[in-house]
Amino acid sequence: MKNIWSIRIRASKTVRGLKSKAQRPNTEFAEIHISGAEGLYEKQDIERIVKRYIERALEHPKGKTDKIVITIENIKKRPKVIESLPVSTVSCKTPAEGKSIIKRLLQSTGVSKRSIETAFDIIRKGNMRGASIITAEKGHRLDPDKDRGVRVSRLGATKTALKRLAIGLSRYEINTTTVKEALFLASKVASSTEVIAELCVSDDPDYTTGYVATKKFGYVRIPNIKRGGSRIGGRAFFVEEETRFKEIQDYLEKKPVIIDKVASCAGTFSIDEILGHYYK
Ligand code: WAQ
Ligand code: MG
Repeated sequence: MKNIWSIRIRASKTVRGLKSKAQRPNTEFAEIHISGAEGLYEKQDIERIVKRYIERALEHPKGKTDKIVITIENIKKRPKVIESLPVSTVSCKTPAEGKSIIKRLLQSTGVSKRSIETAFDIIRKGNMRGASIITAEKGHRLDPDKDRGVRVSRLGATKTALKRLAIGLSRYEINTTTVKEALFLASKVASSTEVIAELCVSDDPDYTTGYVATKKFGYVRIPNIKRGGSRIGGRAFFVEEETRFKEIQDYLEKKPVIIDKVASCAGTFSIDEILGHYYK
């Protein structure tokens, strides 16, 4: 990919006098995050992508947008080239089962019970624009701006990788924008040296499949992670205890990363099968 452009969009709406979920509880008006998207593209694709992003923001199931901010930037730094995480799905029928699956996956990667509880608390509150950064052992929260967290940005995939992925995911009927974008994000996050694991729950009321991503087990999709109709969602990145916030933020937000290779795409397995098959 030559001459790369980063495109980011953020849609929000203003509400009056909302107390608990507002980003600034003391002001009369508060901004609620509706949706965001970001990617790396070639110049010739800018107009098409911006159009698609805007359409998505305007039609978002979370509500009526009244402000859209788009940033289009030419990237000067050479991107780091990575492989996407292997994809699989764990069989899961209820949010309660999902919770136990999340715990088993995260604990098998070395994330402590305390850190997992911290993440559950943050995700339960919802309405963050980005992800929270939590140390994997002591459960310290490192992101200072509690509404924003960290927004992973400047990531994309080559056309070859997109084609391969479309073939792999289509076999399981999961070749959707949602899955691909989440997989790219998770793959960039997992490519940082500090991150041990990620937990993601969509904040879309209609989207009830989440995931746990780790280098060890790959991108593990968890259906029924939350009940339908719930607006609760968020992301948590579990990091090494000594991680310096500025460094991890800089990597996740600024470092251009391109996915050029695609790992295996697999079907649905029990949690025991997933835990018994790790990559490193
Ligand atoms: N960087 C960091 N955090 C983000 C970002 C980002 N670029 N975008 C969203 N988040 C956080 C934010 O707190 C959202 O509330 C939360 O994640 C969920 O975002 O394989 O759609 O865009 O089927 O609702 C998972 C796909 C889809 C699972 C996840 O997330 C599958 C999804 P959403
Ligand atoms: Mg969403």
